[in-house]
Amino acid sequence: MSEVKASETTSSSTVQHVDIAVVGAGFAGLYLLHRLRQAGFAAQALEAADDVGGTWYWNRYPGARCDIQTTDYSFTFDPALEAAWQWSEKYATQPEILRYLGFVADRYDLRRDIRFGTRVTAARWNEATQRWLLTTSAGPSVSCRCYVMASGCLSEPKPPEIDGVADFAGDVYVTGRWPHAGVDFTGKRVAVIGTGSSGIQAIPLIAQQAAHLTVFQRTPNFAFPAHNGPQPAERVAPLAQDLAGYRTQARMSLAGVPLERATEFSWQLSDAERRQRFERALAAGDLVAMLTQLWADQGGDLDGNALASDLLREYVRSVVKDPTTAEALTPHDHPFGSKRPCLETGYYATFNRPNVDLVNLRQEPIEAITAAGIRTSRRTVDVDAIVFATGFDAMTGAILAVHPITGRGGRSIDTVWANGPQTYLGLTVAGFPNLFLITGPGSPSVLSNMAVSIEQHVDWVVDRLIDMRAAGFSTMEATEAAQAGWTRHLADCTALSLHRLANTWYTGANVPGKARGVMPYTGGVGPYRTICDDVVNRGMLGFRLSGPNGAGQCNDGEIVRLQPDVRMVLGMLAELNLPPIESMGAAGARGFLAQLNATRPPGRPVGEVVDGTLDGAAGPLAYRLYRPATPGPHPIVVYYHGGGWVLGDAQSDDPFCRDLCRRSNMIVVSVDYRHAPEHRFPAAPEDGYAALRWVADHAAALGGRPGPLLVAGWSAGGNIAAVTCQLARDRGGPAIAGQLLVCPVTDGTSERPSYSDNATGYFLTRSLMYWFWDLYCAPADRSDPRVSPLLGRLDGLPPAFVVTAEFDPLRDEGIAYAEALGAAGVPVEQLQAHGQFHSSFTMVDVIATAVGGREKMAQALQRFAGIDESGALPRAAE
Ligand code: N01
Repeated sequence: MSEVKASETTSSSTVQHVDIAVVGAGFAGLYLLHRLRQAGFAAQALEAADDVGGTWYWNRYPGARCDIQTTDYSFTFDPALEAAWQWSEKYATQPEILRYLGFVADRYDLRRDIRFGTRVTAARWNEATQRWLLTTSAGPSVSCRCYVMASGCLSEPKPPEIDGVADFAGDVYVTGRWPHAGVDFTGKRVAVIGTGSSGIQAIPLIAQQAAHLTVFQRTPNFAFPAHNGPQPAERVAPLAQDLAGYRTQARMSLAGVPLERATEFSWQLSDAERRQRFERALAAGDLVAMLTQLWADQGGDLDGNALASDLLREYVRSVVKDPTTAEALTPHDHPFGSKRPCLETGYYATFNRPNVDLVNLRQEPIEAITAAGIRTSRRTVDVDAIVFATGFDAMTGAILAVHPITGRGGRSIDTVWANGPQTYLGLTVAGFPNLFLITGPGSPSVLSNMAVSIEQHVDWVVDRLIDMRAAGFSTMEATEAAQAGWTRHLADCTALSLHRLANTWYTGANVPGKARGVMPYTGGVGPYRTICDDVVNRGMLGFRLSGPNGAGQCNDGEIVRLQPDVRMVLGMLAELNLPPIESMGAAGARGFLAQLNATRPPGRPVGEVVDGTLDGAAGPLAYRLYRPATPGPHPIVVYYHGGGWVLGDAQSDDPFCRDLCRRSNMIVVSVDYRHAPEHRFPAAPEDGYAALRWVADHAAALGGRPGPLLVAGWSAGGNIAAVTCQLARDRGGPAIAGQLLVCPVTDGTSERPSYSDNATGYFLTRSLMYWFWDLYCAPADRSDPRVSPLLGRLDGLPPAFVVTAEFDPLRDEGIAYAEALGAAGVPVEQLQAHGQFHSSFTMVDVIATAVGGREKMAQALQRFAGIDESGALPRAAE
């Protein structure tokens, strides 16, 4: 796949033949051309503008700057280039960035492969020639094997969507299409519509020039000072000391900027400590710092986020003097970070100027633009000029709106994407062979430092083209299964972030009629990079490769089936390369577990935690009671910890018990039981039952609500909980209102497929389970229902909520138990958690994707206890 560039004249038109056509000559297009040329491909870029620059060519409005520090917002592929260019400011201006891109184009002599002033008007895949044909607005059409869209995420301005623009007698400007000669607003009455990043950058400078400025704001945005100036020493010094290390760290980071994330949770910090961190981030004037360095739960948890949002609101009030204006400028409708926050330079202070007014469109929407100005539902504002800072049809706009793209079978991409973009890795689309998207929907793109993401995308695509050429393949196409898997992975990642909770251009909500859904990949730059590399290392998983003479290869499948945080945790565990737990002996394993638990986040506060002693079957046992902060009496849950009957105690399951207590608003009594091998079967279930009796007898003294208890347990504790319910039924009580079984052991006599499906790699291994079994009881005992509750009589048991995890050897016996309970007439609900592993639910504040499952568990406990959705107890029980 290497041809020289050639043009030929056909009967109807001239066609230029190249290996690769690239759309766009911004950051992405330029680096693509450089890499493609280095690799020996004949490449042609097509660019609508008259010069290089992409977004920095078009966005020339006053105040336009980058919002990622320029040390990071630069090409990194060539250290000589890095040495040859010095940025003058922390956040470079648009003219400086444009000069930089021009410098890069000159340095690598890229302009000779760019056709400027040329739009692609249609792109069609030709099945017979296995090539794309691009028709263009000027010059010859282009026939290419591969078509790479480097057209940017924010390059298609959104139409004004307001009636009457054509009637306006004054001047109309759009920030994303600003006149090259600049605009002089001196003496003019100006309106700016829109307060996103563009508006917030432009407004202070327009206000300084205009006679009067009226800002029309629909939604206030979070903003804080950029503190622009010279590049900060703390950023430049590490870069100078270790350029390669700095860049590597950026590539493996979450946002493409090498900053450490906060690891402490908000509830671990005092008010003063939180304020101190906030002040530090405010002084840093750095988006990524403010988004990641306050506390660990600021980005994914509404409570943690609210603490940050409140401090930012306080900042607005501290600057804006008029309280009504300050309130109108203060965001309340979205969590901080869910919409792109802005860096401001004098933005809020601008509203203290006598020549600036704010119109709150939430209170008085715009009705129309007239010849004289803007009419809202309450007034008419006459102006000489209107500036639309109303944003872009983001991420898909430049792909869908610009020209029809027709793939295999004549299917057009806008039909395929009618319900939202579908991609594999954000790089490719099933049904569109050899079409590549740089920073497309489904990639980290706009949620990252674009420079880092662009380089990673370009490298990945060009390396694949080189690989294909070497292997004799000429086409590459994502499979439907891989794409569907990626879509699911995106949804899993999105569930972890708060981006889904805001109406933004990230979700398509800013364009009327556009399909809704978070478009960028929220899982982070580093994880994304390792996934792209995994695709290659696993034989181009999810791609169909084909070549001349019927050559082909397809290794179909989904690249990520685990939940994103589970993938991360298992990856970290794998890197530790720990010896198998079963090789440590019982005492060693207990010590190891205690060490592991010491590194995890502590559980969240509850009303009260009390340690005590209860009567077990053969002597005293420890218990730990968790009491909600709300007034009692509360229903009581008797909880049995996990650990294969060999390991574990109240401490090991402490965060999970706290979480259950908080979410269910119930007392949780985590009871110990004797462990194997010192005490083999039946010590554990007999202790479990004795503990239940003891708690029932002491319920009132413990502050519990009179009435039946609930039982819960995880893993081996789930086994004891299930057995305890059977024993309570057969031994005359105590009464149990419901059982929560989380990844329970239910049958020691037979192995189901999940044992081999998940034999290794998911922490609880088959071999570890064998070890537990051998320590716990003899094979002959395993058909006893006190060991294998699945083999017991199941009728007459309390209602159950059974949770199983997809990547757990115990998955199938949990499901079998739930089904058997149902068959025996026991009311049963199941949660079969996809992408989770055995420990997901108990790793509170580590596996955030398990929050939804834990919420469902708490709701099930409340239903068992007869508590309605409002949290009220039934009247009789009160
Ligand atoms: O666009 P936006 P932007 N009537 O969509 C309002 C990047 N960027 O060009 O929020 C009235 O954010 C709209 O209101 P609402 C950066 O990633 C970076 O400012 O939809 N108002 C909003 O206030 C950024 O996020 C830099 O209710 C209307 C505004 O217009 C992205 O580009 C600089 C309206 C649009 O804000 C987009 O920023 C600039 C209507 N019909 C941009 N329609 C840097 O610093 C929309 N609005 C690097």
